[in-house]
Amino acid sequence: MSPGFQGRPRSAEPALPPGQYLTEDWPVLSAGPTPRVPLDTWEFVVTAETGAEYRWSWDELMGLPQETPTVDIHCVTRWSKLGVTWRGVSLDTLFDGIDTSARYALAHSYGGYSSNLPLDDLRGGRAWVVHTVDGGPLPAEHGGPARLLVPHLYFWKSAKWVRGVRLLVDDQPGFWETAGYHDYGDPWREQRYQGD
Ligand SMILES: Nc1nc2c(c(=O)[nH]1)N[C@H]1C(S)=C(S)[C@@H](COP(=O)(O)O)O[C@H]1N2
Ligand SMILES: [Mo]
Repeated sequence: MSPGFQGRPRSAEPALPPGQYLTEDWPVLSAGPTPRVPLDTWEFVVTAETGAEYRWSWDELMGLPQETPTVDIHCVTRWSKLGVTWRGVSLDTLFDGIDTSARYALAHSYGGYSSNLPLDDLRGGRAWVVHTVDGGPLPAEHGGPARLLVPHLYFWKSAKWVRGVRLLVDDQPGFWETAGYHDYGDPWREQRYQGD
């Protein structure tokens, strides 16, 4: 054991991507009104490029293996919040057994919002459909009953009130990407707008 290495402060690593500031509270950013989605009609649908659909009811989602990731979130409007603990289902679990050769994904929400990302960014233990935050139900204004969580990209990619994901052969911009925001949105490379 090396005491020097062991004692190295965690803060030696940068916690904040460039151009971000730390916030303790949690701003609400919604492009429209908060949709109210009753749990008995809620569903999550993955639509493959073949048109094949894979559906989960609320109870089915809750019956899948659950994970409890603690991650940092970074909004393109420059606030970051560190160490938020969520609970939900990994996209790896949902994609298990789905046959696809698509390379892109478009997440879409109750209420009409959408965001696009490469399908690979939803894989590899980096994306979840979450229903719980800091031990309690995800509040409606923050995307409850369930939202997408893709914390390694700017938080606009994490579609609130998520309803499904379309698997696409060709990339298709979502709500903010159509309005000039970056197609990929890596906060560590400060990919805020098209051309960054
Ligand atoms: N459906 C939907 N999802 C959304 C948005 C939205 O307007 N509608 N805003 C995005 C943006 S810009 C951010 S920063 C986060 C904000 O999540 P919060 O309101 O829980 O902080 O949700 C993202 N997901
Ligand atoms: Mo945002």
